Amino acid sequence: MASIRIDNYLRDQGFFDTMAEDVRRGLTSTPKMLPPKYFYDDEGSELFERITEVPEYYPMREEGKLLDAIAPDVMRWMRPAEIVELGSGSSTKTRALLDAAVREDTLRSYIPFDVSESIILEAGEVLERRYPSLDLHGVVGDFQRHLDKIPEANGRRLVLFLGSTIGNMFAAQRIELLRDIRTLLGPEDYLLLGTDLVKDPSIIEPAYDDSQGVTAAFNKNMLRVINNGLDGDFDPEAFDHEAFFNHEEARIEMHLRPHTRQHVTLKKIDLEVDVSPTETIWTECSHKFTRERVSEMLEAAGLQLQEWHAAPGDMFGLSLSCAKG
Ligand code: SAH
Ligand code: AVI
Repeated sequence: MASIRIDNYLRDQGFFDTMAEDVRRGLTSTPKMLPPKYFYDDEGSELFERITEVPEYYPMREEGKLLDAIAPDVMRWMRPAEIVELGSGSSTKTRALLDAAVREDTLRSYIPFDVSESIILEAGEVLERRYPSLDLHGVVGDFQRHLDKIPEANGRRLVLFLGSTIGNMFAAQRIELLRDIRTLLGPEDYLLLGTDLVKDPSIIEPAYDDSQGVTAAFNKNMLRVINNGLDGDFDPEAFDHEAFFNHEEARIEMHLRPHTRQHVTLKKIDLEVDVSPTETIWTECSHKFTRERVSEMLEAAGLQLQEWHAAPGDMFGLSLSCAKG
């Protein structure tokens, strides 16, 4: 049984420099902001896995059921030789696609790509046992910087970007990333994109403020990640988790608000900041879409919607697209 190979592009100075620049810019701007990719150290990846198990977090279940339903048909006509997955996490839902593709006997390799090495290794252990004949090649990198590190395509390629992780970006970043993804697609290749859909906020808001406090712990963990990376002294427990649906922008916003004024020092970048209880640190947006918005977004990036699948009640959407002409 072959074991997973891993290429790690985040061990270099570049990772520190990017974090230093992101954090300096984010904490000296108004409002204060930190990019969501810093949620996912080993602990953050574990906390995300726990979020997917809380009853309020519907996106995981809805997308999972939808993938189970469409995988056999899609794999029957598409017959990919290779599946590349961006922000692959635990690759749990992906198994429906891998199972169906392996049954068609065309799939040779699976390339999970994530900022978190620990989650790729964990996923790898399960995948090695389940798919002994598959070539497993993990890439640890930032999909906004390292897409060019993905190995050359080896036959028809399907790129997956699931979980509505695209919703954690602002509009301009989404188009930029989709344009980069387009360069990974040859004329016969496809992108399968998962997007959470606009629905009643009484369903959305609890998904981001669960009763067990797992999402709150996930949010606060980002301050630990910043402390570890930049030798900082944030006290995560001095902050409250806030999550609300912004109707105008059709997105959940997650923030951290201190109970009392916090003076924070980040030694490695020689930065001191004050955060007062009248302000927040904005850690994440999670945009919700409609079929039309997804189609427009794909068009703007030079991609064309080929198939649209929605979960009952428009709970979640999956789009299959390919590069335009
Ligand atoms: N696709 C999985 C995981 C979603 S969580 C699912 O649907 O359940 C988002 C995943 O994207 C995490 O595993 C996180 O580590 C990864 N991620 C977030 N920002 C990233 C970035 N900039 N580059 C690469 N991976 C990223
Ligand atoms: C990874 N991403 C799509 C999740 C989301 O729903 O926006 C991250 C998350 N944040 C809080 N809960 C889950």
